[in-house]
Amino acid sequence: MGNTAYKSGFISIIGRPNVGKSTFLNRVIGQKIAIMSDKPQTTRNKVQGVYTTDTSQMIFIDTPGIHKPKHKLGDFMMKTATNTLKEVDLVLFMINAEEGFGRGDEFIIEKLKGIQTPIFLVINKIDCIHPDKLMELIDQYKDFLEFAEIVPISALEGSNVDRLIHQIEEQMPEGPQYYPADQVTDHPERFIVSELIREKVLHLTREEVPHSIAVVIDKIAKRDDKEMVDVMATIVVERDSQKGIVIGRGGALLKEVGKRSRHDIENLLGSKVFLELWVKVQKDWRNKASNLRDFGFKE
Ligand code: GDP
Ligand code: MG
Ligand code: K
Repeated sequence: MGNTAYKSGFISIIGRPNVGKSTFLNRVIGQKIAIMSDKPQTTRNKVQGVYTTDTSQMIFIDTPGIHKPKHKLGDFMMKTATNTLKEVDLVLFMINAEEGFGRGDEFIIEKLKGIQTPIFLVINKIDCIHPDKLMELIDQYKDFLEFAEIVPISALEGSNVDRLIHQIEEQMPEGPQYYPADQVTDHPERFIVSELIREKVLHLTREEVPHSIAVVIDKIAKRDDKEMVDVMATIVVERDSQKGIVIGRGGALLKEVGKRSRHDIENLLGSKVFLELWVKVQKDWRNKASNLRDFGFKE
């Protein structure tokens, strides 16, 4: 891995229906991604998949509601979606090469104009068109928005998908590995466990550690021999001073966080838990992630 800092980030894929968003995600999954369980439903953002490499982690999130609002709730959804687009590290704006520019795109473009987040124009279904048409398309969209990259792909056939993944990776900021590399579908409880721990830290530190923490679950494993689950988690803070606060005098605060968390986790999992907590400093990770890592278990 060398000394290069680990990168991670959140990516929204938006585009009209049927442009191939799911097909793209599934193709990435086929390579390395682990799709999240549908269980941790959220009112805001749902993690659709996490793609982990030795050097980076790319978290694809669902951004519902990018369409013209028809009612009040739609309006609310729309606002949420727009906020999400501001908070992610990258937006993939996917279009269908076959269809070209349409009314649905206009609305999305309007939304994208208001954000600073880098945008990739992903032109999907290039297997369906003549290469000449590609340039025409690019020219059309370029008039409306500034794109960090323009990437033609075929999600169905897989052409150029590796390259797109590479370009996404390049775009990711320094950040922690939010999910273990082996994240699989059958561990939706990881999210809840991390929220339980985070809640204890915030509660016990009061205003001193203002939400600038993330809790990463490194391991949840059942022991073969007895009714015991090992949980290893890392509390990620932004500054050394916060690390000191979270650990507390003589480790007292961290110990209390552990005690209370273990109690809740045991209730959740229905078995005895051996909990190991670590605290790590990772500077400035939260600018982008603070709202996104809220998976709807709180409030
Ligand atoms: P979504 O609504 O944006 O999630 O779109 P889907 O992923 O469900 O895809 C809609 C349709 O387009 C499906 O029938 C896909 O098989 C098809 N599709 C997706 N990607 C491609 C592609 O690269 N080439 C072709 N020819 N068809 C594609
Ligand atoms: Mg879909
Ligand atoms: K949420």
